[in-house]
Amino acid sequence: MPAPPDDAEATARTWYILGAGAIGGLFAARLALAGQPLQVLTRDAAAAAALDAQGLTLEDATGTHHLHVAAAAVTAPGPLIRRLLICTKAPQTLAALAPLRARLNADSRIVLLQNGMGGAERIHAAHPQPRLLLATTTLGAYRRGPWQVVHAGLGETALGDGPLPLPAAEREELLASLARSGLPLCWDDDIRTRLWRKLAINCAINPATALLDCANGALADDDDARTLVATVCAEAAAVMRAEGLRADAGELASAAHAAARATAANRSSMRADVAAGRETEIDYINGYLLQRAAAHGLSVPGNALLTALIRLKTARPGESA
Ligand code: KPL
Repeated sequence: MPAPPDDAEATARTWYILGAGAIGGLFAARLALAGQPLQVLTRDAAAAAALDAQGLTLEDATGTHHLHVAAAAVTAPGPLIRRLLICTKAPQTLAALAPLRARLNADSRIVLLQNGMGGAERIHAAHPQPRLLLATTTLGAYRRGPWQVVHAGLGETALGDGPLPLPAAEREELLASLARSGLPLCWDDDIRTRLWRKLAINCAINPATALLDCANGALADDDDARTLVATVCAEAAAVMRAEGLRADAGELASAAHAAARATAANRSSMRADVAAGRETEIDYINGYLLQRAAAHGLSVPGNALLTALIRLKTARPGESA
């Protein structure tokens, strides 16, 4: 297995990728295609060996690429991690990150790219030294199988400051190094608003599609579904305003409908999680909205009901069939 380069300069440039699912796998594959130093951090040694043996396959508009990428278990010893891209699901992030504690310090930069909100605060509390950056993407990607990624939709990944801002020169360098993947990237000084807008869309689409077991597009054209989306988005807009952000309920609902139409045939991630009996991201999506609403003394009954229904459904997975 090719180890990441071991001279200090190249090690500093290595991107470590935690959570090589669809989006993490796409970044890994594109960085590997561009010849950038990277290492995929896997749950255990068996997963690292499997990736080493099989390689990573990327299907995109230009064809199918079989790539050999360096891989190691999170528990394996290794050098200080300067650049870490986290694409794990929010509920699994702290456990995945825990074995890496000794390899992270004040020189480490972590880009957090995942659905939902609230994860950054938890990571920062558990690992206060590394500088955390927040990211969100509209890239379309899915996994055809283990270590097989399909780049299905063009989109942009926006990065912004987390709890502690990054000096401008360092930000440029970090952005440029990730941009070598060839995937469109931008910096957003107002990443919080972007994350909240994505959160509102996920609040509207994810639980409803999981509860109804329907494709995203089913929410776009049905009158009752439109009322539901409008209600969820109006509540999200009120919480956003209480957080000091600009938000318009109608505009959020239009964005949610546009997302439902643009991904009409897709399974939402929460529908896929429920179907597979996996833990959902509800605590980081509608559950996060509920927490922030409570902090501002706001009532969000539509989101509260969707949260309760998802929790009930996943507490009794066997009964849903
Ligand atoms: O982000 C998504 C998800 O499924 O988590 C949407 C936008 C709903 C697309 O499926």
